Amino acid sequence: MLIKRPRGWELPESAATPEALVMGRRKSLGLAAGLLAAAGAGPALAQGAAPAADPMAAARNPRYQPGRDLTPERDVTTYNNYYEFGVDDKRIHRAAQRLPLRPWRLKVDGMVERPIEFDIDGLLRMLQLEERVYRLRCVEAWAMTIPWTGFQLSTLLGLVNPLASAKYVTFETAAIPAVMPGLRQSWYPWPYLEGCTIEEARNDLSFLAVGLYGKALPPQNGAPIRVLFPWKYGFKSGKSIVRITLTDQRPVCFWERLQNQEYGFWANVNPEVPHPRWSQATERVIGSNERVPTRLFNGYAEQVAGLYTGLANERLWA
Ligand SMILES: Nc1nc2c(c(=O)[nH]1)N[C@H]1C(S)=C(S)[C@@H](COP(=O)(O)O)O[C@H]1N2
Ligand SMILES: [Mo]
Repeated sequence: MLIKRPRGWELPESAATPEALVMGRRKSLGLAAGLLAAAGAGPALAQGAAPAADPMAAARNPRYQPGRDLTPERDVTTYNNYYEFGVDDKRIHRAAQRLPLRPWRLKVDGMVERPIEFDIDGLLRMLQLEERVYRLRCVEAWAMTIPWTGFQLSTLLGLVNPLASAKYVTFETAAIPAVMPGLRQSWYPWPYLEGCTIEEARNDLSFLAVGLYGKALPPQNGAPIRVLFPWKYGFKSGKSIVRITLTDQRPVCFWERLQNQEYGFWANVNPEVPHPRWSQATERVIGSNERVPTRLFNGYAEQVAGLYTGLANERLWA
């Protein structure tokens, strides 16, 4: 059963059109058909959806200026962190080539009006993609600057209509023992699960990436779809997502479960709050290897600082 609540599709077309996507009637007809196709309802229904020639050839959004040079593509795709495929940064890209990328289903469920299980290609045909250059800051004090192709997380939320009771969003990533040697390390709390508040998820910066450098995302960077919270340490940005769940319970995430003292739920970048074992004051820029100062919220304070007012008792920086 691919569509959990098929009755949703019997709604009049106007009611079924996701509010997040404001568009004319013709386009909304296409979108409704696209939603059905994306949910796996069959090729006959896909005709209204306009297949883009190359969805990854998306225009760069000029609103997001990283303020530093792009990291060379080669470094982005060969220096990785992806524990399911091992712990050696430089070898992960080879191991990850075994990840089967199709078919790929993305389930969005929990406290939503309309749970949907998307087929990734159907989803991509339906959405307008854009390119954004974001800074990425790993908690281990290295940094990159990457042109990602994708769409805002808020657009996806608009397709499922979260209930008012939903307070958190969790991201569960793929766990495929046959191709992921890391899963044999049973002390890790697989599957890799990360999460955020619904306000964070709705922030314009929260992004679902399906490409980088104008090409489909390589497996080692989280193909076919990964989330990005550029103002948080990189471990919050889960790769190869299979399920997004809206909930009223704050999740205990992968790294928090493993080592609560060092890695928390919020994990916002802050140069003044050291990790228990190292300073976060500077970061190593992958590619040039130069050390530069770390910036508060990784340079995105203007867009996100407002999310954290009234949370003084929370460990916002770990
Ligand atoms: N599923 C999964 N997602 C993950 C990780 C992981 O080990 N498994 N590592 C995280 C960490 S610690 C970082 S820094 C970023 C690295 O992303 P990149 O390899 O694309 O630079 O992915 C994050 N997402
Ligand atoms: Mo990281």
